[in-house]
Amino acid sequence: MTNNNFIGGQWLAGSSTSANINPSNLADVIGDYAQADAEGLNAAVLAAQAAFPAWSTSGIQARSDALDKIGSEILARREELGMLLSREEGKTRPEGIGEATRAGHIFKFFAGECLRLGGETLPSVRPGIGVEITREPVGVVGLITPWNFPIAIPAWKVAPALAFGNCVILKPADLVPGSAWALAEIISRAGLPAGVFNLVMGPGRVIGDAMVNHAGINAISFTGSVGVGGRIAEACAKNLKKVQLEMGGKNPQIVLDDADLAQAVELSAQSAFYSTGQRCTASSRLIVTDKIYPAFVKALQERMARIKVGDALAAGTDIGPVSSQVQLEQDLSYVEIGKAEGAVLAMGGKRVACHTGSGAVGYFMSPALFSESSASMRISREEIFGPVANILRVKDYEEALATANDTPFGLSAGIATTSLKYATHFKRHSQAGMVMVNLPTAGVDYHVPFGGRKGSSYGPREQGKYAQEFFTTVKTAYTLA
Ligand code: UN1
Repeated sequence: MTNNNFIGGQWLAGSSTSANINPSNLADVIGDYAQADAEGLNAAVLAAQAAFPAWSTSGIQARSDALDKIGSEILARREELGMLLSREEGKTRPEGIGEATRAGHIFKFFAGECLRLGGETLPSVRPGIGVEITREPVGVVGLITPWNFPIAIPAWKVAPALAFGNCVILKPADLVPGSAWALAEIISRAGLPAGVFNLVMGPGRVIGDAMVNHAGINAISFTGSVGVGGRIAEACAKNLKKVQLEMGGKNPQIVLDDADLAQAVELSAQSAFYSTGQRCTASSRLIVTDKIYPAFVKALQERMARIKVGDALAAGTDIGPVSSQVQLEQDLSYVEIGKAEGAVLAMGGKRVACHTGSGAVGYFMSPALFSESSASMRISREEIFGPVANILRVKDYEEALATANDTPFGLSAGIATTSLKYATHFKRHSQAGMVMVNLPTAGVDYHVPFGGRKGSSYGPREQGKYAQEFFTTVKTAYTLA
């Protein structure tokens, strides 16, 4: 059976289908998913445009109830949805269930935000006139989501879009359509009018391109690579579309001499290697001061030796497979690049068999750690998006801060220290959108803003109450009393 697109309130076949394969076990086909073409997308845009006038002025209680219902069903089915997610993306069972839970909470949060969209009133500079500032929906929004968070990122774009009265076209990553399809199926039963929410699956170069160039789509929110993000920004500028981009990271994790060693090792291992390093918030540069460096490298290697790489669905797996053949090749090629640049491969970085004994063949790789690397190397500057980290040795906090900021990215940045002085200084002077003190750079809350600076993000922040900036447009109304 094919899992179809959801367009104008109907489940419709595409022009072809694509098989969704489990990266832990390449013999396991999760299902066939419809692939739309430009015509399918056009039908979705027409349906969304037709639904917009009524939906954009609909009652906030009905919107809130629908989002709450979606959130409740996701939470009630979190184990099953988490398992599907782990099966198609390769993160472990606990990570999959955690992500599904996060998606449920996001819908619940935005169910509340529907009711909290406020405005401002000010006196005019001209006597006898009042000024009201209100927020209105943007229109038809195109949401393009990545493969590494197959349900949470669709949730954190779809929920605010709907909460504030927009009509939605969701295009999930081609690699992981299953979780987005399951989410769409839940949304299809939440009582939204036909055309308010549409799911259009297919490759980025077909559907994504058609979305950014479609005159009927008013805004695009994208999470993915910096290369694709740059092209989307260009197309949106040309077409005068509102755009929000969340792209890569090359997130620094500073470890100072005064850090709690065990804590610093644990949070570095977590954010560099867990979720197979496939998070834009992962730490890939571990910046370590001189005195703690030898003990840190040794302790991190010991910690890494205990990491079990294996089938995402098996109990006891710490790190599942890399998500795809293409990504695996990229990760392994960066290991070679690092070696050729003269960094010392202290551990891992090899394609391995599944450790959990199922005998399944998948895209498994041992987490890789480079020591003796320098800030100018490609492995220090380019996002790898896999379980690969390198250590940069620095003499003191000042050099650590300069090294942390010496990157084209600026998403998340961490510091491990017991010094209030350095922690406070770093919070102010880190050139990142999110700063973590004695916490992993990855793993964020859903009710506060998410986003970065420099090459990591473009446009307004996502999540929390800040999500209204992108998903609404401001109106200033003057009234003569
Ligand atoms: C997290 O670290 O909890 O694509 C979230 C990503 C990010 C989300 C990270 N947009 O990895």
